[in-house]
Amino acid sequence: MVSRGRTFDTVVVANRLPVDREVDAQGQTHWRTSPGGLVTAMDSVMRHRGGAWVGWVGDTGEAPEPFEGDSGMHLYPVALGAAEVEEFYEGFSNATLWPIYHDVIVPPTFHRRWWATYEAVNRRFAEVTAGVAAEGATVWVHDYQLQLVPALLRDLRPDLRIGWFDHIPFPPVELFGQLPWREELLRGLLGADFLGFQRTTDAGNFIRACRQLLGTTSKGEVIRWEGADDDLLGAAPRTVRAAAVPISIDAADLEQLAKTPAVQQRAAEIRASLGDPETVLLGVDRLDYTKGIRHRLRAVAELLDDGEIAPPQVTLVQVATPSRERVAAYQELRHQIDGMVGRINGDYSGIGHAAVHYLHQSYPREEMAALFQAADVMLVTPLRDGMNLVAKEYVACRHDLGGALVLSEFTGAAHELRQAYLCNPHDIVGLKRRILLAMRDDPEQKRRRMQAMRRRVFSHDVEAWARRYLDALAMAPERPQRRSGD
Ligand code: GDG
Repeated sequence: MVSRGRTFDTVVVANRLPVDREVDAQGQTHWRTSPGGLVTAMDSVMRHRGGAWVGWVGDTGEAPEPFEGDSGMHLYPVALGAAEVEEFYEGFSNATLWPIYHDVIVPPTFHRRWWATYEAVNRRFAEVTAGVAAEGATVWVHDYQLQLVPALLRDLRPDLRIGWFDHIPFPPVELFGQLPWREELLRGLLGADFLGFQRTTDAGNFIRACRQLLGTTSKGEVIRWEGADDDLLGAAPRTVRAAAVPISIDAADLEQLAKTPAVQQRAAEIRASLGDPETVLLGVDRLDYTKGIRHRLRAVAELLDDGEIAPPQVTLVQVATPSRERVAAYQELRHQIDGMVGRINGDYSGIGHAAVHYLHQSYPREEMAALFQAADVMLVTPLRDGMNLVAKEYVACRHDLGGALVLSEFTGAAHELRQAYLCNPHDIVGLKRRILLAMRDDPEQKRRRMQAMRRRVFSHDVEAWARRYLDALAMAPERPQRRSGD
């Protein structure tokens, strides 16, 4: 248990706390820290600073008391009721913002009630955070679900140094401008001292949106806003920096896992149970319309039609982790993918050798590492993706310099992994060519490409990302000024 009155010098605020609820045989609830890139990154930052994490535990009803996670992090739960999960999380976050921020791949839904709930939940996050941050503390807010927190928190606690990091793309103003609450969202973010994005383009899109919609001025990465009488923070001028700080993974840790005998043996077992094909193609994604799974399946189906590939020599393993299953667009996508896979397998599989192994399940990390090792060609073909960690994880696992990565130009990762087989997933003919090239290219070429990508991933790992972010936040141009009279 963590005392309620305690305060911290570093506070992370994210939609989810990094824990999963576990109920033991006696019916007692335990919280297990769920491993993930963000947890690892924050862990390394907080171990030296003594930090707290504010977030939702993932189920509805009353929030548990604050508690200490496995890694010694202090966790402060925020409660969400069932209607709030529906309106704030599934609704405004994932059916309004997510599609707008991902090129409107599906149409966004606008509901005034969802917006009101988004505001109310952001306010609750800001209030809990204000209660745990020490005087002058650094607060790092994460992602699109919490874009109002910077200004709401600044209003409650002008002494704090506040940063926000955008894990997903920031859309061009032509798309962002569709949002009926566009000004409020920008004003919410301008409560921060530093705003971090995955790509320079995302930071540029944000700066342009501020200029066009709020009339701010900017010089390079630094935005100046005069404020407004009707703004939460009043008409005092504010200076905020917006720049790219691309996220990464704990490459060394993942490589170590991939090198364990158990994972290596499992990789061999996977290949054997697939019938020892010449080429294993692999896709690993949350089942999300941004990930380009349909385009990938279409390319594979055409390669089968063309007679370029055939099972059992070539097979595709597609892991599609269940995601946002109550949101209509995700239900529709699942229906479409189920149909496409059924059709491909009906046409091309034989007894004992499937054209596509489709796994709508989630797996432990060890199994993912084994799959990465077993795959000759990794297919990462999103239509739009902030970064895409899977691409980096695949590279980190290939200590043997084997394998090849086909990577969409529309991912943040493509800006770093230039030696991948880059593709435009909308161009099915081009995508097919890239897949065939990745399969058949000269092995020495492939090794060189993998080596170069590995250098990048290992020299820019998650710890370097967190350090770079916090340095940028500490050096942000100036603290937004307090309201006169404060
Ligand atoms: C958002 C942005 C950005 C997936 N299935 C399983 C599993 N995973 C892991 C992957 C990877 C993570 O989940 C997914 O990360 P991505 O980056 O690929 O995509 P999003 O979930 O959309 O993440 C994205 C990211 O935030 C970070 O800023 O890169 O652009 O959209 O780590 O390996 N892990 C396990 N079992 C699974 O079944 N253990």
